[in-house]
Amino acid sequence: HNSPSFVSPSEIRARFSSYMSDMYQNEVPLYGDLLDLVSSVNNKVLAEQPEIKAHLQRTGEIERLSMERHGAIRVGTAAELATIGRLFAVMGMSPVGYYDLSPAGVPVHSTCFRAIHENELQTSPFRVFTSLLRLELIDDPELRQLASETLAKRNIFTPRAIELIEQFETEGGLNTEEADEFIKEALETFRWHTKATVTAAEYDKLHAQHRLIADVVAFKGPHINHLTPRTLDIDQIQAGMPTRGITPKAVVEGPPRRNCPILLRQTSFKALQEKVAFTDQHGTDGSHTARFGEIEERGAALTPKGRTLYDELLNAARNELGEFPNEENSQRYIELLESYFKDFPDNYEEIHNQGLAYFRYFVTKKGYGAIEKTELPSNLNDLIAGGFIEYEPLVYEDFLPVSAAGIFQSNLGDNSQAHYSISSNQTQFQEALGQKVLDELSLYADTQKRSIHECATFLKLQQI
Ligand code: OOG
Ligand code: NI
Repeated sequence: HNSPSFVSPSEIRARFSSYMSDMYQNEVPLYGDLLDLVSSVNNKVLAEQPEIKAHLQRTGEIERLSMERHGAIRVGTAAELATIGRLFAVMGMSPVGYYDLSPAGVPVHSTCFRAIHENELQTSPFRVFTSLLRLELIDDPELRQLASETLAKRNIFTPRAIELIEQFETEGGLNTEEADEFIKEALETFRWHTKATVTAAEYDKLHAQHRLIADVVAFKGPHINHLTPRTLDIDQIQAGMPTRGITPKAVVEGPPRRNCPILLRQTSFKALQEKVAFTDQHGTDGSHTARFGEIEERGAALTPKGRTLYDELLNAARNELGEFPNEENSQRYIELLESYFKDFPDNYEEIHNQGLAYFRYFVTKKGYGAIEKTELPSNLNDLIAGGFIEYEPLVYEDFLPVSAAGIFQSNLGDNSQAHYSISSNQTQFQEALGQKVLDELSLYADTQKRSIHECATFLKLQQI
C-alpha cells in the first residue's frame, strides 16, 4: 500500500533503532559492555546447542537476534503521549497492551509501541515501553501544580519532527531524504540532557515525593532510560555481570529457567548516578539517578489459558516467599519458582497439545512431497501427526506487569515504594493517547491463523 517512493515504516524503524543504540552507547558506555557480554553468550549458546540454533533458524529469529532491543521512556502529559504515538506511527509502531504499575507503587501506566505483523517484526522487532506519569497520584496539591506547570512549559519535539509527522500523516509516507531527516529529528526527543528544567530545591521536592516524578518532570524530555538486548541465556548473563564489574539486580524477573522458554525473563543493572545542572546552578553540581541497562530472554507467547497458568504459578511462588524478592531471599525465590513451575509443561508438544502457547506452522519436506496426493489428511492435527506440518512457538513480543514493576523498583531504589488507592484506568490512558491500545493476544492469534492459512495454500487444501 506504500507508494514506491516512500521508505517503508519498518525500514525507518530499523534504522532509528540502530541510531538509538549508537546514541545510548555513547551516553552510557556500560550499555556497550553489556552488548559485548550478550553477544559472547549468544555466540557460545549457538555454538554449543545446535538444537537452539536450528530452532532460531526455522523461525527466522536468528536474523533478528543481534538487532533485537527494547527501550523505555516516561512522558509527563497526555499531549506528550499522544504525539509520541504519532511519532512512533511513522516508524510502523502501534500501542499494544495496557500495563498498570500503580499496584507496585509506581505512579504510571504504560503501553508498548511495536510493530504488529510478523513480517514487520522480522524486519525490526524494536519496541518501546512507554509510561505516562499519573499526576493525579501526587497527593500534595502544591507539588502537583509545580509538576504540571513545569511540564506545560516544555516541548519535547523539535519543530521539524512535528512537520515531518504531519507530512507523513497527510501524504502517507516519507521519501528517503525526509526519512533520514525524521530519524535525526526524532532522536532528539530521546536524548539525555544534563541541564535540568527546575531548581535544585524543586528537584529535591519532586524527588522526595517519588524518584520517578523527578525523573519525568525535571528534565527537557523523555530521555531513553534503558535499552535492552536479547540474550539466549539470561542465567549466564546474570552470573557474568559481576565478573565484568557490573552489579545485577537481585533476581531475574519472570519464569524460572526451563528447557522451553516461555514469555520473558529480564534482569538489569542498577541505575547510574549522573551529574546534572539545575537552573540555579552554573556547573553540573547536582546529580540524578535514572538510566540503567537491562537484558532480556524471550520465549513462547502464551494463550490466555497458558497465561492464566503462568500468573497462578508466579503468584503462588511470590505468596509463599511472603515479601518482595531481594538479595537475601533470592535463592529461596528461585527454588520456589522452580518447584511451582513444575506444573507448567516443559516440552513443546505438550505445550502445543494443551493449547498453552501460540505457534507458527510450517509445511515439511514430506508435506511438499504429498501435495495433491490422496495420502494428505485434511485437518491440522492429522497433518502434524503424519509429519506433513511441523510447528515452532511464536516469540513473546510484549512485557509483563509484575516483571516491569521489578525492573522499575530495581532502578528507583528500594525505599521508593508508595501505596496508591487509585487503580487501573485503561480508559483514561487511551483518552490521553488519543487511540485504543491493541490487544496483544489477538495479534498472536492472527499470526497463528495466517500461518495455518499459508500451510493450507501451500498444500493446496481448501481449509485445514
Ligand atoms: C520501564 C520499566 C519496564 C521492562 O522491560 O519491563 C521495562 C521504566 O523503567 O521506565 O522496561
Ligand atoms: Ni525494559
